[in-house]
Amino acid sequence: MTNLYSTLAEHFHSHLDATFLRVPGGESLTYRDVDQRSARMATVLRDLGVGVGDRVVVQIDKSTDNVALYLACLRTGAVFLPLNTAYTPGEVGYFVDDAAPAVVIARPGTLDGLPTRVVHLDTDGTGSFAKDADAADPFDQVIERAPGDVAAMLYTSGTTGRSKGAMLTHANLTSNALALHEIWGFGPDDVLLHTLPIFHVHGLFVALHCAMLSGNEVIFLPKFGPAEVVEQLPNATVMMGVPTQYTRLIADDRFTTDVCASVRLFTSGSAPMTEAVHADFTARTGLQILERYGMTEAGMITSNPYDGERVPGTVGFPLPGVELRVSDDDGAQLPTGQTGVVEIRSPGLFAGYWQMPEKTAAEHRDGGWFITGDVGSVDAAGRLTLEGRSSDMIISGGYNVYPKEIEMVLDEVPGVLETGVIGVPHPDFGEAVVAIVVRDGSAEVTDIQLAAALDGVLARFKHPKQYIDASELPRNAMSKVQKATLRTEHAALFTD
Ligand code: MLC
Ligand code: AMP
Repeated sequence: MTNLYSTLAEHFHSHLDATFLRVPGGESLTYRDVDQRSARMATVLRDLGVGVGDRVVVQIDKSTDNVALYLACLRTGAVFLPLNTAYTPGEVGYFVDDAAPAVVIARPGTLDGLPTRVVHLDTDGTGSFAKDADAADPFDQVIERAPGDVAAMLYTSGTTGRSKGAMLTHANLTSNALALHEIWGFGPDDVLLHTLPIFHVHGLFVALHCAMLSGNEVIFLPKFGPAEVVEQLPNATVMMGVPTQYTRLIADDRFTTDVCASVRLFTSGSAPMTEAVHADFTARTGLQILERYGMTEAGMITSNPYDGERVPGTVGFPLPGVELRVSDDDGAQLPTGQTGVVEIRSPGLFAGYWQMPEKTAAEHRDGGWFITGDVGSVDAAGRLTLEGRSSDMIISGGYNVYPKEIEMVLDEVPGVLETGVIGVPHPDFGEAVVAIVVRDGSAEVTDIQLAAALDGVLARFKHPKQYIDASELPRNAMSKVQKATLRTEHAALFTD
């Protein structure tokens, strides 16, 4: 039973005729429908020569077929590798080059220039992959996998901006799913309102696995929108979101206590939620958001309690099986209450970065402790409070953005001497990307030209929301740009 698919199927098997994925105003599929669709897709994958352990790169819109494809990969023992739909062909090219997938599954008309096999799958059931699945006989088996075999690979960047493929095993995903399902009290009557993208841990694993483990209906919104959420919440018992989604809901007058009457659990994560948003949410709904903390390499790490006091501004207690400590920069454990780097050991902890053993080693300490890069403290009761990150990574609306990647493009623009990209507080995105630009006077360069340099190169959510002129960047004695100084200087840019 070590293939994650078998564990999920064992749980949803008694609900085969129940609704699984319901797209408002669109299709409604039972667990049997999705199970069979995944079996047919598994045949197509095998016919394409996708073998056990082969990577399958997927950049398609959120759809029921996208979920079936994920399950098909699990069934066949292939490695599911989803990519943000906002990534440009150039960005996808890097991942494809690095991961060497057996096949890339893309929206029709996209990625055709890649030097690898690309097949198509669209949300409306068109595309060669979808057509082949319609005609295929089901592959009704589930390939047996060992606990340490890789089920999925999700790219995540380091401070250098070079993305690394985090290898998540069947055991990683299974243990995290079972723990969350248990501690968040999922039961047969739950209905999950699904508003997140399914190319990240949050929407793909946390949300879908919890629902599948009790055969729940999932109201599957193709895209988050306050109006759609307000319309569907009365049919739901659980919603999982990122802080930006909750901020936008609070800003909408239609979001009321009545709309939330059937909801037993709202969770938030992927980015910090301010105490003000927690308070506004409670004032509006009478309910308290349960905030939890996770990351791609480890799945979910801590959670505020389902039963028991939820403390805004903290991310709660380690999940069952997770060991957590706070250390100094040399890895020495700090006493309770002191602030340092959060390190963890967990059954959810990834198997390493794809083909980067030295990077994997660099982010671990002796004894298997993984250095999360998050900075925080644990109180006497064992609650974790996150206070920042040790890297300059920006989290904008739940998406990670790596300054270096943007600086490398902007620094090449004629007339630019250098740039410093930072994240500053933003009322909607939590943090917004801002570029501080030092010009060298050799050529006139406008903000429009700077923005144009990024167009088609980097996904638009990474583009700076504002460019700021500076005569120089602050540096320390080692010549390193002082990002913290820049962040302080521009902290009020969007919040004054
Ligand atoms: C969209 N845009 C963003 C953005 N999302 N800009 C900055 N930050 C973001 N997060 C920009 C687009 O580039 C576009 O700009 C414009 O906004 C409209 O695009 P859209 O696609 O219509 O955006 P919208 O639907 O409003 O998206 C906002 C959002 C989305 C909050 C719904 O960003 C989102 O779904 N975030 C969730 C991310 C997530 O699932 N993270 C989990 C990571 S897992 P332009 O210029 O083109 O008009 C993880 C582990 C854990 O972190 O703990 O869970
Ligand atoms: P990712 O690499 O996309 O999985 O993002 C993981 C990072 O998101 C973590 O390392 C944290 O910095 C951040 N994160 C996730 N959940 C929370 C939370 N509840 N509060 C603050 N930061 C969070």
